[in-house]
Amino acid sequence: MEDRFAFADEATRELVDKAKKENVRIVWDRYDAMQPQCGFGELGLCCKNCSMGPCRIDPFGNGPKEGICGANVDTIAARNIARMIAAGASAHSDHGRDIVHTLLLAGESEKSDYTIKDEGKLKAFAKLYGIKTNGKSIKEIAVETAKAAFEEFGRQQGEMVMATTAPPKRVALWRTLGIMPRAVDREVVEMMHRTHIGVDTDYKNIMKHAMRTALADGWGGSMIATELSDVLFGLPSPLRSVANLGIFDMDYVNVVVHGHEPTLSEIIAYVATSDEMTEKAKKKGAKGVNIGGICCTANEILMRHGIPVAGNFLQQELAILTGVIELMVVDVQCIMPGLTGVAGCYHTKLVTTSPKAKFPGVEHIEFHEDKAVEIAKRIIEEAIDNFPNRRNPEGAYIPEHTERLIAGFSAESVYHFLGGKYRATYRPLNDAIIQGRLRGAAGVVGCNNPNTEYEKGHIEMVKELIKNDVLVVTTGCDAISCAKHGLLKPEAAFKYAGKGLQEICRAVGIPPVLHVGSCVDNSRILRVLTNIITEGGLGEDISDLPIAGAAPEWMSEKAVSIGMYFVASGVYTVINKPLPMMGSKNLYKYLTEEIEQEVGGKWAFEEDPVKAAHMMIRHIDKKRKALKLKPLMYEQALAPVD
Ligand code: SF4
Ligand code: MSK
Repeated sequence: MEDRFAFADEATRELVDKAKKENVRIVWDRYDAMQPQCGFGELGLCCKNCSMGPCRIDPFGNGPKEGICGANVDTIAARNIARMIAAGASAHSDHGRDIVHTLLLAGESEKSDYTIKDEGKLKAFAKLYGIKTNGKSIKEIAVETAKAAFEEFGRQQGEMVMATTAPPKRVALWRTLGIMPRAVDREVVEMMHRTHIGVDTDYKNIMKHAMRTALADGWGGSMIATELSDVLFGLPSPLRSVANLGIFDMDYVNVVVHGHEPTLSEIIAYVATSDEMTEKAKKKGAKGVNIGGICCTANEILMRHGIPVAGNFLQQELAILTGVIELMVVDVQCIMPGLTGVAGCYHTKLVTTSPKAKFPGVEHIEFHEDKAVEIAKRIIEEAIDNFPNRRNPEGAYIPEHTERLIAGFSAESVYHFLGGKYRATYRPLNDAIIQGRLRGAAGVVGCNNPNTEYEKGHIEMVKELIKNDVLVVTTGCDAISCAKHGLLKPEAAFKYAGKGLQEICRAVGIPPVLHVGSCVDNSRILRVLTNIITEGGLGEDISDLPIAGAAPEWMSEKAVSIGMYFVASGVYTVINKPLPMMGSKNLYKYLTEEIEQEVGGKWAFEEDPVKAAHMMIRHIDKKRKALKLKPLMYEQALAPVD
């Protein structure tokens, strides 16, 4: 690997150096080997939707300006992005479908290892679907609710019930525009159909359905995943924990849970700390079993149990590089195939568990919800048995870096920590914005990407926002970056935040950056925005609010779906690397300008995280001005717009 990569995180740099010394090939090496990357792909000018192609449009020279079928650059770029959104929406929503399946089992089976942890939330969910709960057992309600939730995936006509919970003005707009989602599968299938050769050619019409598909994700599949995970595993509430690769312990059996779905990791977390497993570990010479999470699985078990976070997307191979990981168990999404090669250099066992995600040559222990504890025990026992097999223990290295954090915030907890125990309300949050103590709020979310300095984008953007009295809510790998850099501690407010945000953090004891969960939990942010509108005084629609969104190091198709459902919900959304469409001037103009006239939100691209933060702050100021809010209470690092 060349030394041109920079790392804002010391633990990461140390293990990247170890990889170099031990000649282990990791993601940054593969990124290097891939340079220069395909310019056609980057600009969105390549199509392989049929076998007359692949076709490439020449953006500058005298080469082809249309594909063999006659598709122009706008059609090709729009179709590519639309398919990314269909894939991203599918990933989130299939996760949601699995949670519904777990709820059904919890209701139907007498022997299910899952119980209903939040009966109140289940009843509220059931009510939304018109299910009567009086006189019914909680198991009966669970079954009926699960069946109703399944309809959100496969309904052929009508509207997604969950999407009707958006602010009324927004729902009316979606209906007028014809983008109110009907069902997850319905929209994804139609997206794939429209982008088949010879169907939809109009780039704006393709994007219109892309918005509908993304909305089926954010206000459907993802929101159902979040709500029902809370029902099954409990509503998160603020708790303390630690993050970074230093959470591993030389003397313990170290198990990494990685992926996205909480169904297995919840049970693993519970089984691993049992007396039975501790005793077994001791017999093998270890002090017990230590669990650490990577990616959004980490966020799920952090949010509800305070299980330490080992790291985010680009740290998955580095965890194994420590040489002390007995077993890494994975389910779905963001799991690098490269893990196989890295695990092969150490004693680490890699175990896949989802029938949807197997790796050649890797042990597969299929997870079934009806045998959850039994399977979790088998996995932990394999890890324990592997403890004596550490190769070259002297060469093992755990970076001495961890950081304290507070996580576990939700749309519901905002009612309590700001409104107080006895008067649950969003009023203080709305008033803080109206009176100018808070300038506004921003959602900063998303992945890591080796195409940029690791974590610099997340950290610099978030610091710039809080310095300017913008409260930040975060999810996914951004949340893990914020945790590792100390931004999820209440003290961070006094070090980095503006005076107004500091006052709020001091009064209620919260950090200036609120961790609200995993990728699917971006739906919590939609819920917070809806609650702010319902509380009143800040407009009637999400697009009226002084807020903005960002993904400063995005990489996945899920991130594109998330970005699109925020834009279609009325949110100004800034990402670093442009969507792969810069070869289409028309599509660029549409997504970064014209779409705002239709839905009130739009995309923006800016690689410099501080400049991107300023773009978000300018947007927030524009919205404050339109709402005729009071001047900002304190002098700001970035002067407000006149
Ligand atoms: Fe080429 Fe058209 Fe086929 Fe795409 S759909 S590969 S542009 S011929
Ligand atoms: S894990 S989608 S790298 S946030 Fe949700 Fe992180 Fe992005 Fe995967």
